[in-house]
Amino acid sequence: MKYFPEVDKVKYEGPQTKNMFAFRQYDPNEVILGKTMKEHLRFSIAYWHTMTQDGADPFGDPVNQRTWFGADPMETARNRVNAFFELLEKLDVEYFCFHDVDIAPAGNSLAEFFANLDEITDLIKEKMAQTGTKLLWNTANMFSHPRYVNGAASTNSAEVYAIAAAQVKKGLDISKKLGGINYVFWGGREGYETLLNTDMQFEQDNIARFFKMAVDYCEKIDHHPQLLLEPKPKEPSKHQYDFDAATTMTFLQKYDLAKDFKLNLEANHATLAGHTFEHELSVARSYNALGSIDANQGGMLLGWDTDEFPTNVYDVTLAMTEVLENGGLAPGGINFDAKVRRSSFAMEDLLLAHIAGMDTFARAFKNAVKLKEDGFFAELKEKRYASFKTELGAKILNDEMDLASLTEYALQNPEPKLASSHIEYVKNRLNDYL
Ligand code: XUL
Ligand code: CO
Repeated sequence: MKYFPEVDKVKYEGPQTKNMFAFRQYDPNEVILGKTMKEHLRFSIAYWHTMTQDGADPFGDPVNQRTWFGADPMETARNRVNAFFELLEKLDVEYFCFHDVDIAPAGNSLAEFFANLDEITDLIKEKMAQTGTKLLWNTANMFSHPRYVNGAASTNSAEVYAIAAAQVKKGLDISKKLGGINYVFWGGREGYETLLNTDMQFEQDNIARFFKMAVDYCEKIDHHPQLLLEPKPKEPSKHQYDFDAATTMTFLQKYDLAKDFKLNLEANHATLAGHTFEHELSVARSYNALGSIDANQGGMLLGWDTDEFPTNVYDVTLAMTEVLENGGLAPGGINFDAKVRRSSFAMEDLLLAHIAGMDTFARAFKNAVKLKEDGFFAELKEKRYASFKTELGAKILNDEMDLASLTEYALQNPEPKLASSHIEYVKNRLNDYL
């Protein structure tokens, strides 16, 4: 316990506290709707942003001050594991997520990479047993290495396709070894730069073929994490095939994969697709495919993925309303796919940023529960669709009407009266809950 000496354990002290290293809103043991907040929220820390992000940006050098660098990459990797589990324990976070490349150095060959992964996952397994933490999901990074310049499962190169397959096989083996609860695919390079040289149908067929191999491999090793696909419309690819929740579900249905996959939805990816986060969650729910959440927020004035820690109570309250309607997220969770701002370069910022995100979700969750208990949205929607409770509405819903009978009704009856939606009043009342 030496990487975060500021605190032994972050505890709930309430909004009046002057202690920076305390929860202001999140009391893990508070029971709401019959479960503790910890059970409801299922927080997870992302290895990449927390352990490997260095604070560089397109105009600036690395700035993050980190104390885990060792004599060689493997020593650094081992130190990172120790620091990561210290952070999980101190924040009382039960779940975590990683890409293969986050935890172990790539070495000089695929075989060396896999050997490094074996050694580091042995250490992670030990740490998990000691701390009682769980692997929410892992994934294969098939977008950083130069070989993936033209995609992984959508690549033009059969050889690259084989390496991607090897990485996923290894990822699923690691998932089995560590008892992974979900397994994520994010198609960072599964898309195109230009259609001038791209056969979209061919590439999508190949991605579906790749996913079927993953489903078959889970069967073969008798390990069944919930498979998740994470939509994002752009960055790094100009166009990514899994543009948003709706597009991704269409793809899964087209290839008969909807039974095998759910969605991992990220707030900032929703923004990039021109949607609110609650829109994406709602679309996923309509397919019974809301799997898990990557929690963050975008800079509303910027067009790229800033992955800020979520602090916007309004947006998160609406997101948590969808989660409540979904009956929670399990076996998914709330994974902070978020990185500290460049000027928050100190080690303790990793604690403070997660505290901020957890407090925001806790507060938003309590808001959402209150809104639900008061029937706030239910009442609005009930009023809005009230005409479908009339004799005519009920007949439509029972599929007892057709164009001819509806025409007869329309001709016989006067023009319907319109009712205002009073949107401004609704928004004013919603503010009372924040
Ligand atoms: C990238 C992103 C990824 C995925 C996992 O924007 O969100 O970190 O969550 O590959
Ligand atoms: Co993500």
